[in-house]
Amino acid sequence: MTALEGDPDHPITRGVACSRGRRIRERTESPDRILHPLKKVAGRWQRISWDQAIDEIAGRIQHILATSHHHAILHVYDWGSGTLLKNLNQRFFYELGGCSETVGSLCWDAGLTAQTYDFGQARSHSPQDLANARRVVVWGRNLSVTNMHMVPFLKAALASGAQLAVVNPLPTDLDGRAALCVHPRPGTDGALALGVLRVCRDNGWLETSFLQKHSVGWDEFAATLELYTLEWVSQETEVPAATIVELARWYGTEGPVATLLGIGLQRYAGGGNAIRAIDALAAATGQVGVAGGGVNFANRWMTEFLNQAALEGRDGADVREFTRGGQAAEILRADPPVELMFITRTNPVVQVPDTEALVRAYRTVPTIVAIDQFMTPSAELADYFLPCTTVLEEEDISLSTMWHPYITYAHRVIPPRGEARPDHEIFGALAEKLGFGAVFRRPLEEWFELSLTPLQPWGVSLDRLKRDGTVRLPLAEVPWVDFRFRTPSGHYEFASETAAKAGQSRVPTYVANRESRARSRQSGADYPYALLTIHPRTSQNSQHRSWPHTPEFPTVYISPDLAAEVGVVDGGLAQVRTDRASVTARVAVRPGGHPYTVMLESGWWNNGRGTNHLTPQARADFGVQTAQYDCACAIRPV
Ligand SMILES: Nc1nc2c(c(=O)[nH]1)N[C@H]1C(S)=C(S)[C@@H](COP(=O)(O)OP(=O)(O)OC[C@H]3O[C@@H](n4cnc5c(=O)[nH]c(N)nc54)[C@H](O)[C@@H]3O)O[C@H]1N2
Ligand SMILES: Nc1nc2c(c(=O)[nH]1)N[C@H]1C(S)=C(S)[C@@H](COP(=O)(O)OP(=O)(O)OC[C@H]3O[C@@H](n4cnc5c(=O)[nH]c(N)nc54)[C@H](O)[C@@H]3O)O[C@H]1N2
Ligand SMILES: [Mo]
Repeated sequence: MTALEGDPDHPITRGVACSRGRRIRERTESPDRILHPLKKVAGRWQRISWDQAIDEIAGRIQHILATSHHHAILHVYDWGSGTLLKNLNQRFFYELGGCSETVGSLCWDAGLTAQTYDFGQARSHSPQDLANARRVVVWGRNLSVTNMHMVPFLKAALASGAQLAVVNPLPTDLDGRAALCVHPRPGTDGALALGVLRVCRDNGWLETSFLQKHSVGWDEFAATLELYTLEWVSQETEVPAATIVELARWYGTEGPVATLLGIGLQRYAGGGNAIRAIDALAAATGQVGVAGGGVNFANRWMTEFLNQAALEGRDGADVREFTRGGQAAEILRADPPVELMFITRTNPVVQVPDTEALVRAYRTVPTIVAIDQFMTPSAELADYFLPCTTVLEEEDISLSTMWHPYITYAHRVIPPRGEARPDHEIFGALAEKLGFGAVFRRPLEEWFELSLTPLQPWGVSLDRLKRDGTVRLPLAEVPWVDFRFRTPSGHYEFASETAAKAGQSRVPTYVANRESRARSRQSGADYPYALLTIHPRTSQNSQHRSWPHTPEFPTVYISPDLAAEVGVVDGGLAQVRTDRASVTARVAVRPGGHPYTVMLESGWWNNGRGTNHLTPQARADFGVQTAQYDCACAIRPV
């Protein structure tokens, strides 16, 4: 390959490749990539042929189907590659009659569920619409790190006079540009938003026409705001009362206000309710359904324009569900027990909370097959390693429902290295042995066309997508302009019957952290600080820590106040300890932010240790979502 650059004609990236994009090449060409099938024999990896690998694994499947049940086969997967054809991975297991598989999310399900209660669906404004905002609130989103292609849209809005507020316990790159910085104690955003909304209500800063015409449940919800006095909210969030009032002024007095919500703030015991509280704040102050406004968390609207279910083919399959966060315990108590496990597009040993418990469970599985490009810590536990291609070596269509509304045709730019194969070819070869090879022999064009069928009325064909490279899905720039919401009532729901039926509070409420508590610092508890294990700056989750090379120590970021309190210095070593494990890390002292919040990036692995050794296996309130940021820690010098 000669060069990898951003596409100057792409409406979002506009010629700039992010560091993760640029490193796809590095990953593809890496000398550490595994390029041949491997089998573990007497504890050591040996190279084997594809024929042998496929024969033996298909043989295991046949044996299990004959002597046990398809539920004894577990597919552990996630969206480490989010292209369309990857849905065929699931299809293979459904074609067996069924399987066990992981569901739920380590990522964003509490927030998606929250917005489903409120709006009926999580929808985002087009990035271009940010130009219409007078005020932008970046609330728990690490924009310059995890969403750098949004930054030019923000800068343009600021250049034409918009103002920026940042709500984040940690200092962020954007703080210097912000007119207002709010540093709440982690996990208290629900209380903050409800307190801010109460101030808005008490000052008459509400959009009454929206409340009357387009919403239900306001009075029921508003009555609960009595609980959230300025004094109590300030104490709970550790945000000064004047700052809370200032944030209320932002939402209540001059719009439109665009809220860019991150995903981090819903990985708490009360994470789903926190998103509902912020939705309610924006809705009640008139920021919903207007250009330059919105509560932008995700863009699930896109899923309606792509028929991914046709590729997955789940209809009729008998699936036993394990949760991504709780799989360790679920594997240990499974009946029938798991006899064969496949790991595809995920690195659970590094990314799933409570690593120790997960590894213990995986060690009880008789046969594990890992499909990956690298020998990750998860693949290390396997019995077979099957090497797959990277996105540069396969044809596919890429999409993400996280924010912008574009899909891209990803041409194959180089032939596969070594003996690597696309996932669908690996499953195709297994299917041939098992007697349903025809399913996977379909030309790729047919799968693409099938999934693009919902776009036919808009004249978007496979040919056009291939020719243009990128196509904008036919979503409006501004969601909910007609105020026809997707909820059962058709209105915005401050009180939700759907939430109540799921056993939740009907109205947004504040649910305190399970583990990381404010009072623990005063009470001299064992774990007095909050530990945030956020997404890494230079890697996509664990993907660009090219195994097996990692720095000697991870970096732990703390405030000057905390450094003084525990007696550690910048550049020194510290031990970060939680109820589950401890990790030695290099200290970086940074001013700004909530002083008693400790930050250690996720995604790294070092001498058999990673961030998620420290984090708890816990559920957020809504959906099936992990609460790994709700984590208390202690820190001391080494
Ligand atoms: N460089 C890079 N980019 C990525 C990824 C990556 O790994 N690396 N991963 C991708 C994926 S899978 C995802 S899901 C997205 C995630 O994108 P983000 O949502 O931006 O990522 P997070 O790192 O989870 O957290 C975002 C911010 O939330 C803040 N935060 C944590 N707890 C709280 C809280 O209680 N309240 C408030 N107000 N803020 C809080 C953190 O300090 C952090 O700055 O990024 C995507 N982009
Ligand atoms: N403590 C803590 N834990 C977290 C998070 C956090 O912020 N803090 N973030 C959470 C979030 S938001 C997410 S989304 C998850 C991510 O969790 P994972 O999806 O497990 O994370 P990745 O590191 O992206 O792992 C993807 C794996 O898929 C492989 N892969 C890439 N392309 C392909 C392909 O085409 N085929 C196959 N078979 N394999 C492929 C990669 O080499 C890599 O090993 O982690 C969650 N865990
Ligand atoms: Mo994610």
